[in-house]
Amino acid sequence: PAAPRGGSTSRAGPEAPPVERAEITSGLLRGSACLSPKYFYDQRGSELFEAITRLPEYYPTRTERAVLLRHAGAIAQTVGTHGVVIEPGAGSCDKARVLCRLLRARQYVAIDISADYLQGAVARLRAALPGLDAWAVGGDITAGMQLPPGIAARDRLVFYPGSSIGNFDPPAALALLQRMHELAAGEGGGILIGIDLPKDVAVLQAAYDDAAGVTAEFNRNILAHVNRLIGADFDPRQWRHEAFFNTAESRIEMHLAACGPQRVRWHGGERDFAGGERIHTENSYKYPLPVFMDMLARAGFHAPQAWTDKRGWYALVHARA
Ligand code: AVJ
Repeated sequence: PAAPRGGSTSRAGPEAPPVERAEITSGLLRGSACLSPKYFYDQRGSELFEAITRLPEYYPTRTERAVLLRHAGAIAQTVGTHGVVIEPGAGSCDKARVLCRLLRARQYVAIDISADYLQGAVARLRAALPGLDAWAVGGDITAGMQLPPGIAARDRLVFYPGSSIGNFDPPAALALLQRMHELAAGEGGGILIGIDLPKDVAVLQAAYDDAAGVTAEFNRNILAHVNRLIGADFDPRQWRHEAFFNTAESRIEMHLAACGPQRVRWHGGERDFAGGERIHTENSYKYPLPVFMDMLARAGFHAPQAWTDKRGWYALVHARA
């Protein structure tokens, strides 16, 4: 379904299930309003994110690729072969193509909140790797990850690239890693995960506030998605993109600031926003490597190994379950 663009005041019925609607509206009604970054990823949001990964300022995707190329031999040797690759938040499934071939995986499970987008991505993966038994599971990875029946219990690799763990604050990140550990706990299980490291603040800020305005568009698109989810009448053009590094918390924060006073209505509620008032839409934590290694250990993983790029901007970490 096509996403309503900026300015849509469509009051079609809410599309989200009651639990999700309750989560979204309670965030909007809080003293400082917030929305979960998982709502960025409707069809258009997933496409905008792919565009972000190609921006000159957005270094994480290409730096992760550089780490993989620079240490390909050592990584392949350490990770070993895995029959099953499980990828939470798989998105376009582009990285899985290379990895599944490299590890000689027989089964691949992609899990993503953007279920329609994922279906297309997994279909393309199947066409590229006909020998692979590939599954698409639509769903929120924080609500537990249910695997389809018939997925082998041993030799599982949880693959979580892209530094998406940065969307979670330390307690939530630990909980997610614990859940991933449970998934990989059988014989020969492990995790391969990407971590965006702390670095020069100007580099970080440019990556989340690009000159072409793609990240701004991505941020505002959450409002068009929320309009459909709860039957709201946000006008995305009336909200300004803000991104800055919060040094004390070691995280990038993204917000939407109201361009002027406005009243937003949805099915069963409304809220007035003053001019300049903000909605917090995302945190992207930049965990120092030792801090992250400690979280991995507390989640039950052992024998961690990390590889980085020359500048030390990004790490790929492997550990055994
Ligand atoms: C998909 C969570 C890794 O935090 O860098 C990109 C999302 N937000 N630009 C990130 C994002 C703004 C991205 N993650």
